[in-house]
Amino acid sequence: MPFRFLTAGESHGQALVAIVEGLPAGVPFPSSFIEDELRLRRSGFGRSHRMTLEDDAIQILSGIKNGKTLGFPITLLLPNNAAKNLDTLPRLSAPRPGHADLVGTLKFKHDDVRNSLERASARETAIRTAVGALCQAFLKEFDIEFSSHVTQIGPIPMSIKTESKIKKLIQKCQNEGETLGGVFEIHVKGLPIGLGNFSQWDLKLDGRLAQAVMSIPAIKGVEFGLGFYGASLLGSQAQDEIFYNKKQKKNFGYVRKTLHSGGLEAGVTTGQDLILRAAMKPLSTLTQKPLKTVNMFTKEKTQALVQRTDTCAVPAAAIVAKNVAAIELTKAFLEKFGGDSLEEIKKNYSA
Ligand code: EPS
Repeated sequence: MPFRFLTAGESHGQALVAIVEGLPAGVPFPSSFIEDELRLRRSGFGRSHRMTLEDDAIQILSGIKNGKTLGFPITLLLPNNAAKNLDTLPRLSAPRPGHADLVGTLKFKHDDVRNSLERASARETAIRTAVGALCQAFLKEFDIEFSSHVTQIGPIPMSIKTESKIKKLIQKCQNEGETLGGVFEIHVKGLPIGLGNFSQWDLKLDGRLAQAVMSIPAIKGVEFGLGFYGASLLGSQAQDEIFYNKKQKKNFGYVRKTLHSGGLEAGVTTGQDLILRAAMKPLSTLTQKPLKTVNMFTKEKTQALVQRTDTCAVPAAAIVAKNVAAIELTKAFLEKFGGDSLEEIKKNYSA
Protein backbone atom coordinates (compact mmCIF):
# COMPACT_ATOMS: atom_id res chain seq x y z
CA MET A 1 0.00 0.00 0.00
CA PRO A 2 1.53 3.36 -0.97
CA PHE A 3 2.30 5.76 1.86
CA ARG A 4 0.06 8.82 1.87
CA PHE A 5 -1.44 11.27 4.31
CA LEU A 6 -3.82 14.21 4.43
CA THR A 7 -4.28 16.95 6.99
CA ALA A 8 -7.37 18.98 7.84
CA GLY A 9 -8.12 21.80 10.24
CA GLU A 10 -8.04 25.56 10.71
CA SER A 11 -5.64 27.50 12.95
CA HIS A 12 -8.45 28.48 15.36
CA GLY A 13 -10.84 25.65 14.56
CA GLN A 14 -11.45 22.84 17.01
CA ALA A 15 -8.50 20.68 16.01
CA LEU A 16 -6.01 19.60 13.38
CA VAL A 17 -6.33 16.08 12.05
CA ALA A 18 -4.19 13.75 9.93
CA ILE A 19 -4.86 10.33 8.46
CA VAL A 20 -1.66 8.48 7.63
CA GLU A 21 -1.77 5.34 5.53
CA GLY A 22 0.92 2.92 4.38
CA LEU A 23 3.16 2.63 7.44
CA PRO A 24 3.85 -1.07 8.08
CA ALA A 25 2.67 -3.07 11.08
CA GLY A 26 4.93 -3.56 14.08
CA VAL A 27 6.72 -0.19 14.30
CA PRO A 28 7.26 0.66 17.99
CA PHE A 29 5.70 4.04 18.60
CA PRO A 30 5.59 5.71 22.01
CA SER A 31 3.26 8.74 21.81
CA SER A 32 5.88 10.76 23.73
CA PHE A 33 7.82 10.73 20.46
CA ILE A 34 5.24 13.04 18.86
CA GLU A 35 4.97 15.19 21.98
CA ASP A 36 8.75 15.74 22.07
CA GLU A 37 8.79 16.99 18.48
CA LEU A 38 5.75 19.20 19.08
CA ARG A 39 7.41 20.68 22.17
CA LEU A 40 10.48 21.54 20.10
CA ARG A 41 8.27 23.14 17.43
CA ARG A 42 6.64 25.37 20.06
CA SER A 43 9.94 26.50 21.52
CA GLY A 44 12.63 28.92 20.35
CA PHE A 45 13.26 32.57 21.08
CA GLY A 46 10.80 34.83 19.22
CA ARG A 47 7.74 32.54 19.18
CA SER A 48 4.26 33.98 19.75
CA HIS A 49 2.13 33.96 22.90
CA ARG A 50 -0.02 31.30 21.18
CA MET A 51 2.72 28.78 21.87
CA THR A 52 2.24 29.18 25.63
CA LEU A 53 -1.48 28.43 25.21
CA GLU A 54 -1.00 25.21 23.26
CA ASP A 55 0.04 22.03 25.04
CA ASP A 56 -0.24 20.03 21.81
CA ALA A 57 -1.64 16.97 23.57
CA ILE A 58 -1.86 14.62 20.60
CA GLN A 59 -4.58 11.97 20.49
CA ILE A 60 -4.04 8.79 18.49
CA LEU A 61 -7.50 7.61 17.43
CA SER A 62 -6.63 4.61 15.29
CA GLY A 63 -3.86 2.45 13.88
CA ILE A 64 -1.69 2.00 16.99
CA LYS A 65 -2.16 -0.67 19.66
CA ASN A 66 0.03 -1.31 22.70
CA GLY A 67 2.59 1.18 21.40
CA LYS A 68 2.99 -0.44 17.96
CA THR A 69 1.56 0.35 14.54
CA LEU A 70 -1.07 -2.09 13.22
CA GLY A 71 -0.42 -1.48 9.50
CA PHE A 72 -3.81 0.25 9.20
CA PRO A 73 -4.62 3.97 8.75
CA ILE A 74 -3.40 6.03 11.70
CA THR A 75 -5.60 8.93 12.78
CA LEU A 76 -3.95 11.77 14.70
CA LEU A 77 -5.99 14.50 16.36
CA LEU A 78 -4.45 17.66 17.79
CA PRO A 79 -6.97 19.86 19.63
CA ASN A 80 -6.40 23.64 19.45
CA ASN A 81 -6.45 25.17 22.92
CA ALA A 82 -6.75 28.57 21.18
CA ALA A 83 -9.90 27.42 19.33
CA LYS A 84 -12.51 30.11 18.70
CA ASN A 85 -15.99 30.10 17.21
CA LEU A 86 -15.06 30.90 13.61
CA ASP A 87 -18.71 31.70 12.80
CA THR A 88 -18.76 34.70 15.13
CA LEU A 89 -15.26 36.21 14.69
CA PRO A 90 -15.27 39.70 13.13
CA ARG A 91 -14.82 39.79 9.35
CA LEU A 92 -11.36 40.85 8.11
CA SER A 93 -10.91 43.00 5.01
CA ALA A 94 -7.26 44.19 4.72
CA PRO A 95 -4.97 41.49 3.25
CA ARG A 96 -1.36 41.32 4.45
CA PRO A 97 1.22 41.51 1.65
CA GLY A 98 3.12 38.22 1.73
CA HIS A 99 0.43 36.01 3.28
CA ALA A 100 -2.38 33.96 1.71
CA ASP A 101 -4.92 36.71 2.43
CA LEU A 102 -5.30 38.35 -1.00
CA VAL A 103 -4.76 35.37 -3.28
CA GLY A 104 -6.87 33.09 -1.09
CA THR A 105 -9.83 35.48 -0.79
CA LEU A 106 -9.88 36.06 -4.57
CA LYS A 107 -9.34 32.40 -5.43
CA PHE A 108 -12.12 31.01 -3.23
CA LYS A 109 -14.38 34.08 -3.63
CA HIS A 110 -14.60 34.32 0.16
CA ASP A 111 -16.38 37.23 1.77
CA ASP A 112 -13.94 37.28 4.71
CA VAL A 113 -10.15 37.51 4.51
CA ARG A 114 -9.97 35.45 7.71
CA ASN A 115 -10.99 32.23 5.93
CA SER A 116 -7.75 31.81 4.01
CA LEU A 117 -5.46 32.78 6.85
CA GLU A 118 -7.10 30.15 9.03
CA ARG A 119 -6.01 27.32 6.74
CA ALA A 120 -2.75 28.88 5.41
CA SER A 121 -1.48 29.54 8.96
CA ALA A 122 1.70 27.79 10.06
CA ARG A 123 -0.43 26.10 12.72
CA GLU A 124 -1.01 23.34 10.13
CA THR A 125 2.66 22.41 10.44
CA ALA A 126 1.96 21.11 13.96
CA ILE A 127 0.01 18.14 12.62
CA ARG A 128 2.58 17.55 9.85
CA THR A 129 5.26 17.51 12.54
CA ALA A 130 3.26 14.76 14.28
CA VAL A 131 3.11 12.75 11.04
CA GLY A 132 6.86 13.29 10.62
CA ALA A 133 7.47 12.00 14.14
CA LEU A 134 5.73 8.75 13.14
CA CYS A 135 7.98 8.55 10.10
CA GLN A 136 11.10 9.26 12.17
CA ALA A 137 10.13 6.36 14.46
CA PHE A 138 9.87 4.07 11.42
CA LEU A 139 13.21 5.15 9.94
CA LYS A 140 14.91 4.87 13.34
CA GLU A 141 14.39 1.11 12.99
CA PHE A 142 16.95 1.31 10.17
CA ASP A 143 19.33 3.60 12.11
CA ILE A 144 18.33 6.64 10.06
CA GLU A 145 18.53 9.70 12.32
CA PHE A 146 17.39 13.28 11.78
CA SER A 147 18.63 16.56 13.19
CA SER A 148 18.30 20.22 12.26
CA HIS A 149 19.74 23.51 13.46
CA VAL A 150 19.49 27.21 12.74
CA THR A 151 22.51 28.60 10.88
CA GLN A 152 21.47 32.26 10.51
CA ILE A 153 18.91 34.69 11.94
CA GLY A 154 18.35 37.86 9.93
CA PRO A 155 21.80 38.86 8.70
CA ILE A 156 23.70 37.21 11.60
CA PRO A 157 25.32 33.76 11.21
CA MET A 158 24.59 31.52 14.21
CA SER A 159 27.46 30.56 16.54
CA ILE A 160 28.09 30.45 20.31
CA LYS A 161 29.73 33.88 19.93
CA THR A 162 26.74 35.46 18.14
CA GLU A 163 23.97 33.92 20.26
CA SER A 164 23.46 36.89 22.55
CA LYS A 165 23.64 39.32 19.61
CA ILE A 166 20.88 37.32 17.90
CA LYS A 167 18.71 37.30 21.04
CA LYS A 168 19.10 41.08 21.29
CA LEU A 169 18.11 41.50 17.65
CA ILE A 170 15.00 39.32 18.11
CA GLN A 171 14.08 41.28 21.26
CA LYS A 172 14.51 44.59 19.42
CA CYS A 173 12.32 43.38 16.54
CA GLN A 174 9.72 42.14 19.02
CA ASN A 175 9.60 45.58 20.68
CA GLU A 176 9.28 47.29 17.29
CA GLY A 177 6.70 44.86 15.87
CA GLU A 178 9.14 43.73 13.18
CA THR A 179 9.83 40.14 12.10
CA LEU A 180 13.00 38.21 11.19
CA GLY A 181 13.81 35.38 8.80
CA GLY A 182 16.84 33.16 8.64
CA VAL A 183 18.40 29.93 7.43
CA PHE A 184 18.39 26.41 8.88
CA GLU A 185 20.04 23.13 7.97
CA ILE A 186 18.78 19.54 8.14
CA HIS A 187 21.13 16.55 8.53
CA VAL A 188 20.01 12.97 7.93
CA LYS A 189 22.43 10.21 8.91
CA GLY A 190 22.34 6.50 8.08
CA LEU A 191 20.55 6.64 4.70
CA PRO A 192 21.14 3.72 2.36
CA ILE A 193 22.26 4.20 -1.23
CA GLY A 194 19.50 4.25 -3.84
CA LEU A 195 16.42 6.00 -2.38
CA GLY A 196 14.61 8.09 -5.00
CA ASN A 197 14.52 7.44 -8.72
CA PHE A 198 15.58 9.34 -11.84
CA SER A 199 13.57 7.17 -14.24
CA GLN A 200 10.81 9.79 -14.00
CA TRP A 201 11.29 13.46 -13.13
CA ASP A 202 8.73 13.48 -10.36
CA LEU A 203 10.34 10.58 -8.50
CA LYS A 204 13.65 12.39 -7.99
CA LEU A 205 14.19 12.73 -4.27
CA ASP A 206 15.86 16.15 -4.33
CA GLY A 207 12.78 17.61 -6.02
CA ARG A 208 10.44 15.83 -3.62
CA LEU A 209 12.34 16.97 -0.53
CA ALA A 210 12.49 20.52 -1.88
CA GLN A 211 8.72 20.53 -2.39
CA ALA A 212 8.10 19.19 1.11
CA VAL A 213 10.30 21.88 2.69
CA MET A 214 9.07 24.69 0.39
CA SER A 215 5.51 23.90 1.47
CA ILE A 216 6.26 25.16 4.98
CA PRO A 217 4.92 28.74 5.18
CA ALA A 218 7.52 31.48 4.50
CA ILE A 219 10.19 29.15 3.05
CA LYS A 220 11.64 30.83 -0.03
CA GLY A 221 14.66 28.75 -0.97
CA VAL A 222 16.05 25.24 -0.58
CA GLU A 223 19.54 23.98 -1.42
CA PHE A 224 21.45 20.70 -1.11
CA GLY A 225 25.15 20.42 -0.29
CA LEU A 226 27.10 23.24 -1.94
CA GLY A 227 23.80 24.63 -3.22
CA PHE A 228 23.96 28.18 -4.62
CA TYR A 229 27.63 28.51 -3.68
CA GLY A 230 28.42 25.57 -6.01
CA ALA A 231 27.33 27.69 -8.97
CA SER A 232 30.48 29.81 -8.60
CA LEU A 233 32.92 26.85 -8.57
CA LEU A 234 34.59 24.92 -11.39
CA GLY A 235 33.37 21.46 -12.37
CA SER A 236 36.52 19.92 -10.89
CA GLN A 237 35.74 21.49 -7.51
CA ALA A 238 32.06 20.72 -7.16
CA GLN A 239 31.78 16.89 -7.33
CA ASP A 240 32.59 14.11 -4.85
CA GLU A 241 35.30 11.83 -6.30
CA ILE A 242 34.75 8.06 -6.07
CA PHE A 243 37.14 5.64 -4.30
CA TYR A 244 36.91 1.97 -3.35
CA ASN A 245 37.76 0.19 -0.11
CA LYS A 246 37.12 -3.55 -0.24
CA LYS A 247 37.06 -3.77 3.59
CA GLN A 248 34.18 -1.30 3.86
CA LYS A 249 30.72 -2.90 3.99
CA LYS A 250 28.72 0.33 3.77
CA ASN A 251 27.82 1.58 0.29
CA PHE A 252 29.16 -1.62 -1.29
CA GLY A 253 32.72 -0.45 -0.59
CA TYR A 254 32.43 2.82 -2.52
CA VAL A 255 33.86 5.78 -0.66
CA ARG A 256 33.50 9.57 -1.01
CA LYS A 257 35.87 11.87 0.79
CA THR A 258 33.77 15.02 0.30
CA LEU A 259 30.05 15.84 0.58
CA HIS A 260 29.52 18.55 -2.02
CA SER A 261 26.37 16.91 -3.43
CA GLY A 262 24.53 17.03 -0.09
CA GLY A 263 23.95 13.28 -0.30
CA LEU A 264 21.98 13.06 -3.56
CA GLU A 265 23.12 12.43 -7.12
CA ALA A 266 20.52 12.48 -9.92
CA GLY A 267 17.80 12.60 -7.27
CA VAL A 268 19.01 9.37 -5.63
CA THR A 269 20.67 9.02 -2.21
CA THR A 270 24.41 8.32 -2.35
CA GLY A 271 24.55 6.61 1.06
CA GLN A 272 26.19 9.71 2.53
CA ASP A 273 24.56 12.10 4.99
CA LEU A 274 21.85 14.27 3.49
CA ILE A 275 22.40 18.02 3.93
CA LEU A 276 19.56 20.39 3.08
CA ARG A 277 19.44 24.11 3.86
CA ALA A 278 16.41 26.37 3.59
CA ALA A 279 15.84 30.12 3.70
CA MET A 280 12.83 31.49 5.56
CA LYS A 281 11.60 35.02 4.85
CA PRO A 282 10.53 37.31 7.72
CA LEU A 283 6.85 36.66 8.53
CA SER A 284 4.37 39.03 6.96
CA THR A 285 2.32 40.21 9.95
CA LEU A 286 3.83 43.52 11.12
CA THR A 287 2.14 44.42 14.38
CA GLN A 288 3.28 48.04 14.75
CA LYS A 289 3.98 49.10 11.17
CA PRO A 290 1.42 47.30 9.01
CA LEU A 291 2.21 47.54 5.30
CA LYS A 292 0.10 49.38 2.72
CA THR A 293 -2.81 47.41 1.33
CA VAL A 294 -6.33 47.78 -0.02
CA ASN A 295 -9.64 47.08 1.74
CA MET A 296 -11.01 44.25 -0.40
CA PHE A 297 -14.63 45.33 0.06
CA THR A 298 -14.39 49.15 -0.36
CA LYS A 299 -11.15 49.16 -2.46
CA GLU A 300 -9.87 52.03 -0.31
CA LYS A 301 -6.23 52.37 0.72
CA THR A 302 -5.61 51.01 4.19
CA GLN A 303 -3.11 49.23 6.43
CA ALA A 304 -2.73 45.46 6.48
CA LEU A 305 -4.59 43.54 9.16
CA VAL A 306 -2.73 42.64 12.32
CA GLN A 307 -2.87 39.19 13.91
CA ARG A 308 -0.87 37.69 16.71
CA THR A 309 2.35 36.45 15.11
CA ASP A 310 5.87 35.22 15.75
CA THR A 311 8.79 37.63 15.69
CA CYS A 312 11.03 34.85 14.48
CA ALA A 313 9.87 31.32 13.66
CA VAL A 314 13.11 29.99 12.14
CA PRO A 315 13.86 27.52 15.00
CA ALA A 316 10.29 26.17 14.71
CA ALA A 317 10.58 25.86 10.92
CA ALA A 318 13.82 23.87 11.39
CA ILE A 319 11.89 21.30 13.45
CA VAL A 320 9.00 21.17 10.99
CA ALA A 321 11.40 20.77 8.06
CA LYS A 322 13.20 17.84 9.70
CA ASN A 323 9.82 16.14 10.06
CA VAL A 324 8.52 16.82 6.55
CA ALA A 325 11.86 15.49 5.24
CA ALA A 326 11.24 12.34 7.33
CA ILE A 327 7.85 11.95 5.63
CA GLU A 328 9.35 12.17 2.15
CA LEU A 329 12.24 9.84 3.01
CA THR A 330 9.77 7.32 4.48
CA LYS A 331 7.86 7.33 1.18
CA ALA A 332 11.06 6.77 -0.77
CA PHE A 333 12.25 4.09 1.67
CA LEU A 334 8.95 2.19 1.37
CA GLU A 335 9.06 2.45 -2.44
CA LYS A 336 12.36 0.58 -2.39
CA PHE A 337 12.03 -1.81 0.56
CA GLY A 338 8.27 -1.76 1.27
CA GLY A 339 6.18 -4.51 2.85
CA ASP A 340 3.21 -4.94 5.18
CA SER A 341 5.18 -5.49 8.38
CA LEU A 342 8.37 -4.10 9.84
CA GLU A 343 9.72 -7.65 9.90
CA GLU A 344 9.20 -8.08 6.15
CA ILE A 345 10.78 -4.69 5.40
CA LYS A 346 13.80 -5.53 7.59
CA LYS A 347 14.30 -8.71 5.51
CA ASN A 348 14.03 -6.73 2.27
CA TYR A 349 16.46 -4.17 3.62
CA SER A 350 19.12 -6.63 4.73
CA ALA A 351 18.83 -8.45 1.39
C1 EPS B 1 1.35 29.29 14.60
C2 EPS B 1 0.08 29.59 14.97
C3 EPS B 1 -0.50 30.92 14.71
C4 EPS B 1 0.60 31.99 14.63
C5 EPS B 1 1.72 31.58 13.70
C6 EPS B 1 2.27 30.24 13.95
O1 EPS B 1 -1.38 31.13 15.76
P1 EPS B 1 -2.17 32.52 16.07
O2 EPS B 1 -2.60 33.04 14.72
O3 EPS B 1 -3.28 32.09 16.94
O4 EPS B 1 -1.18 33.36 16.79
O5 EPS B 1 1.16 32.20 15.90
O6 EPS B 1 1.26 31.62 12.41
C7 EPS B 1 1.78 32.57 11.61
C8 EPS B 1 2.60 33.48 11.98
C9 EPS B 1 1.38 32.50 10.23
O7 EPS B 1 1.80 33.36 9.47
O8 EPS B 1 0.64 31.59 9.88
C10 EPS B 1 1.93 27.97 14.85
O9 EPS B 1 1.29 27.09 15.45
O10 EPS B 1 3.09 27.75 14.42
